[in-house]
Amino acid sequence: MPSASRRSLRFPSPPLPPEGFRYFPGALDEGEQRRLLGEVLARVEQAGWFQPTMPRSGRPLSVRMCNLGPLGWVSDRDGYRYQPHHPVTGAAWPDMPPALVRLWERFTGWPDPPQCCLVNFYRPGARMGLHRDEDEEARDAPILSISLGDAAVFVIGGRERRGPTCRLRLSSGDVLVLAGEARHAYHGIDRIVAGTSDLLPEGGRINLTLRRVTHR
Ligand code: MD6
Ligand code: FE
Repeated sequence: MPSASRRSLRFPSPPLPPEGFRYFPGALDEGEQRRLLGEVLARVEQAGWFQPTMPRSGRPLSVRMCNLGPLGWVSDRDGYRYQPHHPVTGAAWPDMPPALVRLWERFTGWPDPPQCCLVNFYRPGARMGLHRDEDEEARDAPILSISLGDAAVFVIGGRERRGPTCRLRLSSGDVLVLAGEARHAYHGIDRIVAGTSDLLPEGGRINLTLRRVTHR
């Protein structure tokens, strides 16, 4: 056996993120983060957070959610889906801030505009189990993710739930694009690293994911 491969057996390198994983650390400066957060929270406070629950079991997820744009992702006893209205109030989701549409164009270059901005709110202790985003019809379109507030440990593997994973700390202002193979990979949030940002006055983390849901 050549010595290089013997060495890699003794010191296995951590798995690399899948093809199509694009990470832009510090893409938004503090002013941009504050402006974006203000635009998002003004809309979320008007619409209200909801508490998603697991299909079948009805067990609550630890993350609170809201959506902006024509379609919103929801989860309850009936399953996962996109719908045009808030699951509690029945009101249409607030509009998507134009700044988010510009970030979508700049970071994804996708020809169709985003239809959903899912807003996830994590208090310290909240997490998001390993999952794949597969409720969209347009699963070929990338997903753009923006992190605001406390840092989080992001985990990503491959198409198989039990395969090897790699982890990465997402900090406030970081942008991530899942395209290509990475778009179909299992991923989740292991934990929030409390006290790492003062963007949110009471701490915690907000993650925005922009999605194209339907084909044109
Ligand atoms: C989060 N992110 O960062 C969870 N999904 O709070 C996701 O689940 C995610 O970052 C699809 C594409 C990018 C993501
Ligand atoms: Fe996801």
